Amino acid sequence: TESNEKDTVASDTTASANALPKPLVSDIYTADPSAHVFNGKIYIYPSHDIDAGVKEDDEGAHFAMQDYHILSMDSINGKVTDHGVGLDIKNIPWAGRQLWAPDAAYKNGMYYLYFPVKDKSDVFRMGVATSKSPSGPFKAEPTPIAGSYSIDPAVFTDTDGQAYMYFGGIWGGQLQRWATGKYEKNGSKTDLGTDKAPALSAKIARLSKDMLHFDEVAKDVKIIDKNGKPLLGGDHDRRFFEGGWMHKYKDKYYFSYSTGDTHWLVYAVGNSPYGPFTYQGVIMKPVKGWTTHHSIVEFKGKWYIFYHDTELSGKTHLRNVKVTELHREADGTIEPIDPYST
Ligand code: FUB
Repeated sequence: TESNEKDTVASDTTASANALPKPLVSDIYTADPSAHVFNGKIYIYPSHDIDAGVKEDDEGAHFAMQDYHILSMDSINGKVTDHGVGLDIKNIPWAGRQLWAPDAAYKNGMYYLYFPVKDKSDVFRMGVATSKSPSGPFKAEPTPIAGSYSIDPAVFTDTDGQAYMYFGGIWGGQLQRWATGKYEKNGSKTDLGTDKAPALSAKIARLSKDMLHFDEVAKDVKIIDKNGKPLLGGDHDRRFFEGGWMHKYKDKYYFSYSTGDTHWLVYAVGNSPYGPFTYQGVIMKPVKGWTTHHSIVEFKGKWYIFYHDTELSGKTHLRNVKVTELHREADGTIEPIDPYST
């Protein structure tokens, strides 16, 4: 295929057991890594950061990405292959600008790449593209997924085969502009500024059997504290900001996410894909850079967290993906990670 001819071995991430995680690739900038195990290998679906010369603002205009490169690894500390361009914004008929954090899924011989991009009216929508290969190239459907909005799709397939999309992000991710159910063009640029009301929720929608549509109107992903009370908008250390991810461990559903302006990766646990999810604690302390975005995947009996920081560039919008092992207590509690300490 066009993209597979360009496969290059981007880096050897071999590190000794005590070394800090290294950037997985260093010849391009990558962020927002969604990792999956397909055919016994790890495939990573990251954003491809570029310097488009756009001025930084609170809405993230400087994150002006234009394509995706898909990465793969045979083993965690092994070589990383960059499969070249898997999808280009110029081949998404409805896209305007800013190709942000994607995710991928597999069903019945087909791979699905889910991506947020602003449409030509500057409203984020979710698109889907398909390929017979996990490394692409992917072909975008002609229109966005009906009923989709905001950013950061994370597609989770439950053990019964049913797939769900979690999505949403406040501030530049526009979720706060959908609080009334329709897009408020002149709505808040950040959050709703209602500190004593329940925080804005991430969303969940069941996917259709063909994986190309929502099968229901998106619902709130409710996050509550240990007393059953919803987390409040003013609780910036714990409330949902963006970058949701779902994994299942011992029949419990772990919804993890970024707190954005306080820079934590945190998690909450529930008994169903829909929640509610009870807040548990921190997964990872702040990384270098403003954004923090992750995925969690099991590979050969161990659990790993993929994430990014700005080690290579020192610039907010030019990030590099990394991976480190995730450890749990016997009761499933996740041990918090300090990304700069072994
Ligand atoms: O990469 C652009 C945006 O930055 C993502 O969509 C967010 O999760 C944050 O990482």
